[in-house]
Amino acid sequence: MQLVTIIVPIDGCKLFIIEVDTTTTIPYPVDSFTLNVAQRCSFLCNLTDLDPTYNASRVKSIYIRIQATLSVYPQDVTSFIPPYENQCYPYPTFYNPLYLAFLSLDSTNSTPTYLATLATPILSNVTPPLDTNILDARPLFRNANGVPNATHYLAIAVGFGVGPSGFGDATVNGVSYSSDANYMHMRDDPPTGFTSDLYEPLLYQMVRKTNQLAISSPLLEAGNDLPVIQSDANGHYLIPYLACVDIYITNPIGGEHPFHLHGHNFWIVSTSDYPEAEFLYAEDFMQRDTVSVPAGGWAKIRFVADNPGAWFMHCHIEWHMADGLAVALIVSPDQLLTNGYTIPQSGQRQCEALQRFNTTYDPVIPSN
Ligand SMILES: [Cu+2]
Repeated sequence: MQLVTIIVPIDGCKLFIIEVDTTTTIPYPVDSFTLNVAQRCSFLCNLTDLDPTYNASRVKSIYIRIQATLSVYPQDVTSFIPPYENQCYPYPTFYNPLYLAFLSLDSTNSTPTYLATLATPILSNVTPPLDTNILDARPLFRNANGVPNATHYLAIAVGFGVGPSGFGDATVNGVSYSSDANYMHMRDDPPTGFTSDLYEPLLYQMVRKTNQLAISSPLLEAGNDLPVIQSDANGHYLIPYLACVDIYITNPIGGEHPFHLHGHNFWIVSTSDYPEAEFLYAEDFMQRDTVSVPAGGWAKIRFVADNPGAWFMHCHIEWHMADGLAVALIVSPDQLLTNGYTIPQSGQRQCEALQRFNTTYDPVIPSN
């Protein structure tokens, strides 16, 4: 399970990245790579090119290191020893920020003979930014027509803090996304507009009240050349069919957030760690499905809204999402109908069953 950003090197090995988030890349060498929650990566390593130090000492296996970023831990974990066990390298203990595996160089499958604490090549020869999102990754297969120009714009401002109740409180453009099943039946169904409080997925609401969603079409706004995607102030953003949308995610407070979009892959245009990527790699941006938005920085992504439906876009750190760090992109209700989508009976029955269950076994008892 991956909880935080991790950095992965293998002692003495160059790693040739060949894939990120299912996009095949031109192989490129790194000493280590960074992954945020939900991101994936494949690599090759050629053991005949192992660093001579390891060959000279005739080691039979080497460490694969999975180093969590320390800044996300609430305490000094490097000297933290859980009360019920002793810290014991190289085997991982609870809350250990460095996890180790080993790669056997022969058939003996023996553990490394050198101490894990001695060889720590992590970060020694890697130049920031470490973000493999865009640093050197180039797509192996290029889009024949390049990357289309944006036709629309959407700004996503992340807010993060502690709410009045003492729990985490996350917002996007000032809205904390919510769909609280406990309280659904205590609210009336508004005649127009989306609600997250109904026993009905957003997708079904798109079909049932196609022309009553109470979200404006994109508008030209001061300071923007492109029409700006609008929302209903409840975290639902209406996107026209085949719009090519630049989403600019700003993250002024707190740590990194790995933003994941459902239903579409996006191009990573640039981030605050690497703003020149927009110009260096125009026509040739990498496609991923999760972008790591730097702490105190921003990321700019682009996607073509060619998949009608209601698509979640959210931070993939689960408790951040639970705190409301999410939006729903409502891609073309009209095209959804044109494509012939209808609400399946089985889905309808499932919603009704959930409603019956919750109203029968109501976990919410109003206080007097
Ligand atoms: Cu987050």
